[in-house]
Amino acid sequence: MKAHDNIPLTDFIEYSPQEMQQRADDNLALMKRRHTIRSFSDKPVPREVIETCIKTAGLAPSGANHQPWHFVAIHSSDVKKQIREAAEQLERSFYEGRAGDEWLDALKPLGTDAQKPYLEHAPWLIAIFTQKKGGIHAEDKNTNYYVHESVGIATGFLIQSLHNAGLATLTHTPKPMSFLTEICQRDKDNERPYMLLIAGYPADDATVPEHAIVKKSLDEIASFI
Ligand code: IYR
Repeated sequence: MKAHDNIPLTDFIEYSPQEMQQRADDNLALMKRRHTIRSFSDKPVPREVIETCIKTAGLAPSGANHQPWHFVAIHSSDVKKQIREAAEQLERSFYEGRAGDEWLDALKPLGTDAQKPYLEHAPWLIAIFTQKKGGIHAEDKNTNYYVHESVGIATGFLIQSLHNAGLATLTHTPKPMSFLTEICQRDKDNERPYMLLIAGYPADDATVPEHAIVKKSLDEIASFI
């Protein structure tokens, strides 16, 4: 294909204003039921569901369409155990002072601590990596653009897809995350761990912190001019 070829847009669906409002309302209602949880069941989740959600994440817009992301879907108990051990060690030093008082105060309403049992209990961990170099073909080694923006959008697509499929998630960013490069055996020169997503069914005793339910109103987050 030549550089400037285009194909007709054939899959856009136009809805009436009423249908459009209904669909917007339905999606709002769906997303209102998305909650970050920290207590997961070990109930299995089929690999195909995770594959489909990652395929959806891979449809996100990205700088020059380079798709500067890599998803490592972890099911192996052995790998999960290694991740839990490394993450808990970092979290212990974080909670014992590295975070600083202001950060620790901000986390108090969430009730989090250094214990991360879900890293072993949940059926799937998805480690998301950014790529510095790449391109439209997997083997390309060109500069990638807007990498954080692109991978952030793809991560949003992934969280939305998992929620829509009926799975709960937790975004986890133990600091620093370089241990994920080692454990997942990724190229340390080109890739950086971006986020660890935990996915599965909530445990029977799963809760949502009241703090997390408080969402800013439309007036507080948007202006129309
Ligand atoms: N990574 C730590 C701390 C933490 C930080 C933020 I910002 C949160 O919103 C939640 C937790 C942990 O997972 O406990």
